[in-house]
Amino acid sequence: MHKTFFISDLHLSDGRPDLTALFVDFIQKHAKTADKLYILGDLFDFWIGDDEKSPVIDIVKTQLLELSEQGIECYFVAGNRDFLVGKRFAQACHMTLLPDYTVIDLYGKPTLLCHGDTLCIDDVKYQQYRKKVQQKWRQWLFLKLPLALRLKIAQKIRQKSQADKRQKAIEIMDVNADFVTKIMRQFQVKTVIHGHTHRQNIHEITEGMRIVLGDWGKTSSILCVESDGKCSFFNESLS
Ligand code: LP5
Ligand code: MN
Repeated sequence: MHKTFFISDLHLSDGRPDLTALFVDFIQKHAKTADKLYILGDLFDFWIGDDEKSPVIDIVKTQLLELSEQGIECYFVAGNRDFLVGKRFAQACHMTLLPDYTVIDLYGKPTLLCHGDTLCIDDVKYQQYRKKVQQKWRQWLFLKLPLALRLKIAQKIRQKSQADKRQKAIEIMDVNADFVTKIMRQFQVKTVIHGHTHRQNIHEITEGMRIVLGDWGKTSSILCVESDGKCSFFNESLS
């Protein structure tokens, strides 16, 4: 049986060696048995440019290269924390960058992939912020800054975001159902897979199916889609 894995929201950083260990375990034990691996954003806690060096970045690179050597293709859709992952890092990992809202042929089923943040349209403050940081000229300027300054700015944004999130109702940080329907119709799909909200689930909806990947913490969150169409999650912890 052929299978494809989907993961997102690992939020890897040097400060969380437990998450890195879970990732390595997943690559070694499971990913090597798949046809393809899709990473739907927020692989890293944040990304401030392909010139950053750190132990966790090296580990991820080594693991993804190993996958590629075994013939497993790896695809990456950027998240709201690592949207600055660029061609240089992707090439170093033999990973293919995909735009947000990519339709793939998943064993005969057209399936829409996205990180998920753009589906949360009720979080107006976030969407306003997102519009700004997605502007190419701002990103270009940001990447010209010294690494230490970029790190400071990213930390400031994180702090502000954490403070803001405490004031936001849980519902507004979820996807907007009508918007999901609109997008699914626009892309003519019956299945959408996304992350970001950390609410692992397989929802049967009028348009078809909305699969939400979970975040990684004490356990991983891995979606496995088999060639017969079966979808299942598994969550593993390190023994
Ligand atoms: O990530 P998560 O799930 O915790 O929260 C998100 C939204 N927050 C974010 C911010 C990220 O967490 C941090 C990103 C670091 C990026 C590093 C690179 C920077 C590059 C800049 C290039 C130009 O995405 C959060 C959502 C939540 O998901 C649920 O959907 O609510 O959104 C917010 O909280 C946004 C705030 O409401 C508004 C933030 C304004 C920040 C302005 C800071 C200005 C400081 C500038 C200092 C120079
Ligand atoms: Mn996210």
